[in-house]
Amino acid sequence: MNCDLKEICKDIRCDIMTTIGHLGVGHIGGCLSVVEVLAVLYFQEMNIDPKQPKMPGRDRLICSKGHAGPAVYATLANRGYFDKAELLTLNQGGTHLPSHCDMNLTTGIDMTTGSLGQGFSCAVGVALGSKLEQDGATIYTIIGDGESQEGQIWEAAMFAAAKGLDNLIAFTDYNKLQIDGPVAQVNDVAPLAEKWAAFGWNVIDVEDGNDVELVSEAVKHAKLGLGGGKPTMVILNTKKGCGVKWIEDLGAGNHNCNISEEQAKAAIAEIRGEA
Ligand SMILES: Cc1ncc(C[n+]2csc(CCOP(=O)(O)OP(=O)(O)O)c2C)c(N)n1
Ligand SMILES: [Mg+2]
Repeated sequence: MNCDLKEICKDIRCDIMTTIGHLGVGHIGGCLSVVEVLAVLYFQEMNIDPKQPKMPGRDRLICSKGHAGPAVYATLANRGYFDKAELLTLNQGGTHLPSHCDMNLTTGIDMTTGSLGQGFSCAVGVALGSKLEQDGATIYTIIGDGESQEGQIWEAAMFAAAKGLDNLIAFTDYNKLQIDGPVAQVNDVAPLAEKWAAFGWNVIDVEDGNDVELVSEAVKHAKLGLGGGKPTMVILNTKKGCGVKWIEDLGAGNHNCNISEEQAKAAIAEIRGEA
C-alpha cells in the first residue's frame, strides 16, 4: 500500500482518544504505545483484504496484550474493516468492540485475547497450523513486557523454536511499565534480547519503537528471516502513552485511566500538532 505511515499513526492515535474519551475510561497507555507497529503491519506489510476478512492464507495479527483492543479497532476501522462510527460503541451493551479483543464479535480480529500469556500461545498454535496447512501466511503477535512475566510465554517460546516456526514474527511492547509500576521493579524481564536469543529466536532490537520508520525497517528485516528455520522476536522500546504528554507523564497511572471528552479533544489537538 502506498501511504503516509506518519499520518496514519496520527489518525489511529486520534481515534483511540476519541473512542476511549467517549467511554470515559480505558487502557490508554498500552494502546498508544503500539500504534506504530499496528500501522506498519496493517497498512504496509500484511497480506490482508478488509473486504474478505476471512480470506484463506491471510496474514494474522494476534494482539496478545488484549487490553490494547481499542488500538487494534482504531487500526481496523482506518483500514476499512468497519465503519469508524462503530468505534463510539466501545465496551457498551451490544457492541462489537469489547475492551479486550474477541474473535467472535469483531470483524478482522482473528483471536480472542486478554488473559495475559494466552494469546501468544495461540499465535504459536496458529503458526504451527499454518505451516501444516502450507497456506503461506505470516503470523504476527504482540506481547507486553509485563505480560512477559507469564510462565506461559516462555513455554510457548520454547515450543515455537523447537518446531522451527519461521512463519512467526512477534513483538514485545517494551514500554517498561505494567499495571503496578515499572517492570524493572515488579519483576524485571531484562535482558530481553538475550533471553529470546537463548530460547532459539532471531532477535531484532528497535531503539525507538514509536519511530514508524525504524519499525518499518525492523519488520522488513524480520521478514528476511521467514523460512529460515527460526521464529523472530522484535523488541520495540516504546513509551507508554506515547503522543500525549500528560498521559505519558502519568507513568504507570496511564495503564487504565479516566479521561473526559474535553481531555480527549485536547489530546487530539496535541497529536495533530494544533495545540
Ligand atoms: C492472566 C492475567 N493476569 C492479569 C491481568 C490484568 N492485567 C491486564 S493488563 C495488565 C498489565 C500488563 O502489563 P504489560 O504487559 O506491560 O502491558 P502494557 O504496558 O503494554 O499495557 C494486567 C496485570 C490479565 N489481563 N491477565
Ligand atoms: Mg508494559
